[in-house]
Amino acid sequence: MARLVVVSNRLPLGDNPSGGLVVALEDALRASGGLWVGFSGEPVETPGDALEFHPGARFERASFDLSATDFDAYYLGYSNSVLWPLCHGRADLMRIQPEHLDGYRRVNARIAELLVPHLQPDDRIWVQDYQLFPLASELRRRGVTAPIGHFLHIPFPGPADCAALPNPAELFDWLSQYDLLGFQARRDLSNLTESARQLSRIEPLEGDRIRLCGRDLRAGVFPIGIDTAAFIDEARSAPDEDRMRSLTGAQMMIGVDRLDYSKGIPQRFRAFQLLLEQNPDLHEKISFLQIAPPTRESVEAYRDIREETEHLAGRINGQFATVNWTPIRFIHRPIPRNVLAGLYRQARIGLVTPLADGMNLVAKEYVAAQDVSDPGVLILSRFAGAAETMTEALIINPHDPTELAEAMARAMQMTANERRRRHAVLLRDVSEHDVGWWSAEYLATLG
Ligand code: ADQ
Repeated sequence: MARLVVVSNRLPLGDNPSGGLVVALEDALRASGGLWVGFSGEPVETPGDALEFHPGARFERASFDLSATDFDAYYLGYSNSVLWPLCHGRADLMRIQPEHLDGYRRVNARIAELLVPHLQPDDRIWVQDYQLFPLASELRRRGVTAPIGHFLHIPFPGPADCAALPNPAELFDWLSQYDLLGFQARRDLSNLTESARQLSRIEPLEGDRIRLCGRDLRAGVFPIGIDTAAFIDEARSAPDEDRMRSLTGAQMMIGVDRLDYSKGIPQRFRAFQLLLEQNPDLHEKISFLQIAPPTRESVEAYRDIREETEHLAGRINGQFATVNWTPIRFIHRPIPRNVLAGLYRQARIGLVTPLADGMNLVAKEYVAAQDVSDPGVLILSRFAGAAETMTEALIINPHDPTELAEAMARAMQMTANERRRRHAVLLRDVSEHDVGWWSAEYLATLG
């Protein structure tokens, strides 16, 4: 079997129990033997001029270093201050700086340079996410003819957003050098087609084949999942169930997100405020636990969202709290996965309200964690990729506080029968389309 080479922005090193994506890619690498290449994690003063290998039993890991200047330009700059806001419909938050685009191109070229000596003729190469769009073209430039696939974990921008890029045509030139482009949702594939069409860069061919910038390749939808069986076990054996229940006395609503402006946290706080204003009978009956560890704090927009959410939570608690009840508890720390699984299982409502999201794994984790005999209700934004398949959730528009508050009230009143019926359908989807299915489907298509 052809060796699999995975390239991602960050190389998972150490043995911290990381998320489903890492587990799935490790499984795939173990099956065929392979190599996983990524950034070592912390910028260094003098980056080495070769990959550093970390041997493993069935596959190898290899890391590269970055200087602080390259990290700032490639990662914080172009990746997270241009591409991330753009792909999440927030072109207004982009900070376009020519030296960041130069750094993004330079780092991708350097990764290709470091990788090429270690490639074998029959490798299959699988590139992950928006930080590495140019990697295939840099590899091709250095003579690599092996199949190269890309998977985009975040939404693909439509024509209006693409037009806000400093050099929109270049994005399609980069993408055209892959053999398979994978997306989370149908929405993303149709955005690719529409955006490329506006720039006269695409001709549709038969089935999943397209001609992009004159080169023939395939493009498809591969919705990512979680390691469902493992998460179900995690939730069943979660600690402290009784203690957590007795602490609150109220029904719990839970939100779990990286603190990011794409996740719609202020919108859900405002809807919760409206719920409490309109339903005095729910006071002391519902409490909202929001877990949101800060990320990318050196980017200004992330400092702003932290301030806004803290301010809102404080104001709502000031307005409604009683001696016995704090309406919103807001936790900024990462939580161990087994504790998280137990919290999901306790929560009557799982609240997933992004304004834009590739997939959203929290929606799937919440469903997997439920007690099937007395499951909670998932409230899910129509802008999460997950909404394309998880249609038995209460699907809402996160921009509309009235609609969202009504969904919260409805979830509180929903009969056990209806909750079980909806949950059974959701759980079937999350179990059948887990992360192992995702990587197997993708790799089978890459060939
Ligand atoms: P993210 O934007 O990070 O991922 P998401 O899919 O929700 O979003 O995954 C977040 C993960 O982090 C979940 O597994 C969650 O449990 C975990 N997590 C969040 N807060 C935590 C906390 N405080 N403690 C512990 N764990 C926490 C990107 C895209 C998504 C896409 C994924 C995978 O933005 O749209 O679903 O990649 O492709």
